[in-house]
Amino acid sequence: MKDYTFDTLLLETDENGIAVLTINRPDKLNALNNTVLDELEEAIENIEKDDDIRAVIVTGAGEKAFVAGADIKELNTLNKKQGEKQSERGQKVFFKIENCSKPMIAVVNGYALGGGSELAMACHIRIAEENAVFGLPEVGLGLIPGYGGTQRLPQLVGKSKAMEMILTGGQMKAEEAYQTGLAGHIAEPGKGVGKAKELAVKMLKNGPVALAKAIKAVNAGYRVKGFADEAEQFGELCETEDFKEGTSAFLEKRKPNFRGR
Ligand code: CO8
Repeated sequence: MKDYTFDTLLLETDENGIAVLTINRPDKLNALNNTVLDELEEAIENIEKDDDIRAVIVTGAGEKAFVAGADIKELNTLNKKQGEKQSERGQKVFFKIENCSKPMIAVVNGYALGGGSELAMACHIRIAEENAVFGLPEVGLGLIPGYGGTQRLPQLVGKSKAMEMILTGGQMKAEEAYQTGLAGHIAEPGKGVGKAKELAVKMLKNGPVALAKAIKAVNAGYRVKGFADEAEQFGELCETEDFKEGTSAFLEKRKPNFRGR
């Protein structure tokens, strides 16, 4: 078994070849800064190459959050070009997760907001612990989801529900996530990884090449062209006063005052 060391991730593999990949910035509710994105990419590349790893569970460190979103401190200063590039960067990492040849199961153990929901949606399957909260709150920051949420949420819950969730910036708790199909299972707090391991063990009784081909074939039916548009719209928003106001308000711990400019 190889040892992997990261600053913001933990990657540990058990005797059945099931790895647990933990986003590990609990003091910032595991928010996705650029280091996390770089390390996630490196981790997935290693996972693809490592024959000892046969399935992966993605979860968040701490009691409160899976991942509370992209790091708003890093977003606040982006201009149009940087915003579009940043969106494309996250999309690229999440494509690697979606297209990983080994089953990827997200265990959502608390807040999965913005980029956190988008990370969970890029995984092949989601298990919601009872305290899970899914949401795409970006419009409340004067933004839109930029790591694939505008494309993957409609695929998972249908266009109408997705549109409602994105436009209201609303949240979905575990039960509703299960009812809408966003989560495949609900688990008691602290039991999600165990549930995910049960599922992984069932999968791993099957041929690994067949699993890889099945993932590829299912994904082929969901190729959509909207990702580039998402990145472009995200970039355009970075030039607006509302984006500055929304992200600054979060950092200053106050309510935003949007003017539609
Ligand atoms: N970014 C940066 N820091 C964060 C984030 C975040 N997304 N979420 C939480 N934190 C930090 C807080 O600032 C706080 O830090 P500090 O202790 O230094 O003040 C610490 O984590 C703990 O958070 P809170 O004190 O706020 O904890 P609460 O329990 O009071 O609240 C919430 C929990 C409700 C989850 C709250 O933290 C929150 O609303 N977080 C932000 C959620 C959000 O808006 N997420 C979406 C972000 S935007 C996004 O994800 C865009 C994705 C696409 C990007 C595309 C291209 C760039």
